[in-house]
Amino acid sequence: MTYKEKIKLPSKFENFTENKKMGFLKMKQLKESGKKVAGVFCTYTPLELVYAADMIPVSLCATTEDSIKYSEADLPKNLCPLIRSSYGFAVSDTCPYFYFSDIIIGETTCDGKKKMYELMSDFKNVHIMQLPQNNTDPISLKLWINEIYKLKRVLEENFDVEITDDKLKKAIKDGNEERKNLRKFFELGKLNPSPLSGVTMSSTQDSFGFNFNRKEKNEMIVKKTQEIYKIWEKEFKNKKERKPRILITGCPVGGVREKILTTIEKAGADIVAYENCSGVREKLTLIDETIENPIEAIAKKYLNISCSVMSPNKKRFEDLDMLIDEYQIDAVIEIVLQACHTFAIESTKVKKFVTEKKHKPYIYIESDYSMNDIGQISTRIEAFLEMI
Ligand code: BJ8
Repeated sequence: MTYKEKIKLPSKFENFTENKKMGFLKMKQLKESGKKVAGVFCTYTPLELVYAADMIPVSLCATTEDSIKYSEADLPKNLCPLIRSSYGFAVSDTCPYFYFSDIIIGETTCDGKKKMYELMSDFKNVHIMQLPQNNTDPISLKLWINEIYKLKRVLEENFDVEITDDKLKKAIKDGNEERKNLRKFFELGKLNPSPLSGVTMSSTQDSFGFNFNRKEKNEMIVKKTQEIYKIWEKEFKNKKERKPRILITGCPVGGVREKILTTIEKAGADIVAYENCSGVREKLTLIDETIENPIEAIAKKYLNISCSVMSPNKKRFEDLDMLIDEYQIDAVIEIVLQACHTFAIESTKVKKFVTEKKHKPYIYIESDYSMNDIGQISTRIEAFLEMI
């Protein structure tokens, strides 16, 4: 079985750029019908508040090198490409999703992002949530609950809506449903041999995000998961050939998909799991629907996300432990975007955990959105895979 023989999804799903374009048109229609849009950049954004305000959330995290040139007048060169690219689109007004956003919701995650929001607030309506950086201290939860109440007030005042407990509870239910469905989609990677290319898995998940009809999106995720499972049972289940099964951890990988992820699979390995924000990180824990106060339930869930901006970040290691076992991982590849200090520093612990506790091979790759280092990266990946 080769890389090319993996299940191909309809081009509508595979061509991310095409899907993005289709999304622009859908969003334009929604705006014309009076809908309000909240632009978001991070997994910590409590989307339930946005839905309960009858608004549409859209991810503005940029993944291309083209827009970086527009950021250069305001941002330093040695900054993470995700921030530079996202800010470049925003400041040059070349992203329709940013243009359509009535408000930007940001959080004080890494230094680069939080300072970028400050600059952005000079030309856009930006609300910044103060995210505590320790998620085990009880005082952090109190602070975060307060931040979520603040966001509720901001949305109510800006858009003349009332965010009731009932609306929040409905948004929690819908959000949990979506998380469960996406988790099942990612769990296709547990099948051995894996039926789906990791590159396709990652781009498909991004594409789901450009369908703004939640019901339709959920149906699409379920249908696609079932279709792929059936194909696996029929065509893949009894195949003997096995490739090294790779887990990707670290920063979001949308901007290095072609350069790094495709290279890994072309070199003969299967990416079967993503621990990062491009994968299951946020989907692993649901919002507790039994907690009476929906704001408290939302706060607890989001504060528990295992991003490296948290110190300490115990949950990331618990998740890695579980994912390495459940997805029968042979090796871990950590991808860190250039100048992302929190993930770069935490990688020391990740390497130790993977090699000493889980006894699996590990490689660290630092890169940006350019293609300049593709030769060097291919050589390192090929050498790494030969060792397995
Ligand atoms: S929850 S991973 S989406 S912050 S890569 S901008 S951390 S310097 S993207 Fe992230 Fe939220 Fe965390 Fe997820 Fe900064 Fe690092 Fe750049 Fe990053």
